Amino acid sequence: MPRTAIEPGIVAGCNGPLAAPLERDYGELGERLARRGIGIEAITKAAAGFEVALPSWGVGTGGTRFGRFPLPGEPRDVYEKLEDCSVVHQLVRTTPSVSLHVPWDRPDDPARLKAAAAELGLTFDAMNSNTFEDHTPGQLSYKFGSLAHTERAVREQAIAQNLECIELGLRLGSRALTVWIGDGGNFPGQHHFRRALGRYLESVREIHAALPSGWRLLLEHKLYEPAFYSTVVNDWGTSFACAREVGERCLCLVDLGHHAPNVNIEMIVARLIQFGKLGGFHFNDSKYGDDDLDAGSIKPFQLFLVFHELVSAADEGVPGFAPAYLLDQSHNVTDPIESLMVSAIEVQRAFVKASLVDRAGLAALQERNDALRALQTLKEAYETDVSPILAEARRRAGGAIDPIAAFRASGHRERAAARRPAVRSTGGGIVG
Ligand code: LRH
Ligand code: MN
Repeated sequence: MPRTAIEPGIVAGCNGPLAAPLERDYGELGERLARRGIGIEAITKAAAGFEVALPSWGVGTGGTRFGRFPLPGEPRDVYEKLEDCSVVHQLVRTTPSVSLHVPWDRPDDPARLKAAAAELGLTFDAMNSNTFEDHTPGQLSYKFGSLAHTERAVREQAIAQNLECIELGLRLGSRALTVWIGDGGNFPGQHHFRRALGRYLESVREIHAALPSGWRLLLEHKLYEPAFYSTVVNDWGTSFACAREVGERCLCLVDLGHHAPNVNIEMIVARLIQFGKLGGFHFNDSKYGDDDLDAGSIKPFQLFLVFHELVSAADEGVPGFAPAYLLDQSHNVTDPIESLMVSAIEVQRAFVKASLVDRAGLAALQERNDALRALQTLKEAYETDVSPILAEARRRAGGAIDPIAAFRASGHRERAAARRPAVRSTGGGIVG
């Protein structure tokens, strides 16, 4: 049994008074779904099998360029980050793997780190390289880019860093590398768009050529920031074209916050599925820019529509369809553990609601161009409160019926504050 950061008795104690009401709610929902020809047990089984990975950088307090307000008991190193990730998984039971960011999480002893994760019941998901900031004394600067930099030496340094990520990931049991670069220009004329992308492609080909067997390379596009006029990998079209150019195991990763307002992201997802290049997701939410807010907190219907595309593809048995799911958020005003728990549940909720869609009925309505009934078919699933299914899946897996209540009852944050003297904040932005 993995070591648990929270006393299992505390979880059982919190679940006690909630079990009977849950059983009643679950029963009633089961009857309602049965009237729609849906067996609740099959849905609950699917919910229990749903997984989304945690970002190691998400368990520390995030910030903006205008400041960061650290929380007592923040993790100070990768081991404490794993401990906090294990708390999330202990209570919500859907987040068994962690995605590391290098060099923020570069361990002195990879074998020790792998063992520490295993002891907590965690594995490692996609590795993330970081060539968007200068982090090593004496390194060539990434001020004007990395994989697309005009100077070969800087590109080689960035390529080497990605290969180091793969090396470390191999020792930790990861099977994917996500590459997001901030390369771009702030002014017209600063970049030759075609040459810049050409340099990026040349660099990514070298990384792709070094991929171990069974590994995937995930390209993450982003509209803007830190560059504010042109970004080398700015949208799904550019990412898709590059993934197609580079090779078989080069796929596209969709970060929900990396698009212009009102872009139809679920349609981008459908396109990438159709062309066999959907590699994965960074789930979060946003109102304006890349706000990295909690998934499902601003546009839950969009998240549902994205999962409608994903569940449909899985249901239709689209060849090679195996996207990676990861949260990528910055928690500036909430307890990161609480936000990650709620966000993991909101992503699972979107998946479960999408699993309720009467897809055969919808297909018939689409063939008959019955637009209104087609929308109503989606809305019927979306407006089904599946909370009893999510809570029951957690309860059966030894998790908490109410994870926030159990977390607060555990005193984990207070105990961490006592054990982890505060680290002096190093200014704004995402903490490593
Ligand atoms: C860039 C991004 C990328 C990460 C970083 C922490 O905005 O989404 O995925 O490397 O955030
Ligand atoms: Mn991201």
